[in-house]
Amino acid sequence: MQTATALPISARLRERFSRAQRVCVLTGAGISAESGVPTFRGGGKTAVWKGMPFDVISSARMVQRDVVAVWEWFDYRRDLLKSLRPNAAHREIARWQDRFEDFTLVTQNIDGLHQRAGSRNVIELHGNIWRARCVTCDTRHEISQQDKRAAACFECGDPLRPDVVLFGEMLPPGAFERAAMKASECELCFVVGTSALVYPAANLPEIAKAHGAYVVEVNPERTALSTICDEVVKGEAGEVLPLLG
Ligand code: BV8
Repeated sequence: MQTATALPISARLRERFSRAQRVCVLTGAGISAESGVPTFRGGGKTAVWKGMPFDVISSARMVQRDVVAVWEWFDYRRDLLKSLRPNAAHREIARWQDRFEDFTLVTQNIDGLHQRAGSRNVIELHGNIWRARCVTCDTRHEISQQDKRAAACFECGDPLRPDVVLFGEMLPPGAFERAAMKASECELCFVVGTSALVYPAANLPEIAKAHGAYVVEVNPERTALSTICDEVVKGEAGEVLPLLG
């Protein structure tokens, strides 16, 4: 029976949090909203770039057709990120990695804010905006905050593309499999700041639930996932998560 509580954190969740050993967290764009990173959906609107819905500009087809346009989109988002910082939710989750015996952080975000908050071994399902990769030899290239990104691969000279997973593309080898395994083993699964509409990421809480985990959603709005959750905490991640710590 799902618990919607007046108090943000129910006694049941507090109790499970205090004795949990295997914990898995899945995050989406909502966890970075309080840092100023625009989400993709919210308020009924979907992010649009130069008239193109984000899942069009962020698609495998667009990289084939017009990689320059795709770079413009990611260069714009990277510039936005330069002045932004992790928030209380990122910092709280970073503390959990030393609190729980077996802790797994899985993110759909490409912004790198979890790592900047101190999270280690983050499973980045959709890549990272601070990296590029060669379209031919797959060599990864770090993109620093200061310098202009490399124009071509320093290994083979061929063009580079953002090292992110675009719609219609496979996730990084092993990333989903590792996340799915940890989801199937965890006792407590937090789903923070995601509309849970993009697959296969949205499968992870379902896998955790199917293997008996207590699934908790933290989101100011109901989502496609709310009905399967054991507990829905209606609120902003930056306010709710520190209450647990
Ligand atoms: C693939 C990187 C195999 C780029 C991204 C099954 C069914 C239907 C469709 C599919 C399916 N399987 C595959 C598909 C196709 C597709 C898909 O899922 N389409 C959707 C649109 C239906 N999936 C794929 O293409 C995936 N690849 O399946 O490969 C394959 C290969 C070939 C052919 C067939 C299959 C790849 C998907 C990854 C795409 N790349 N990102 C970029 O960033 O531009 S996805 C991107 O969008 C994000 O990474 C994230 O995953 C998603 C956005 O969702 P959210 O993060 O949840 O953000 P959103 O804005 O939607 O929601 C924010 C939430 O936060 C809201 O609920 C809001 O209320 C809440 N919130 C707001 N403020 C706060 C808050 N919460 C807490 N605190 C706050 N303060």
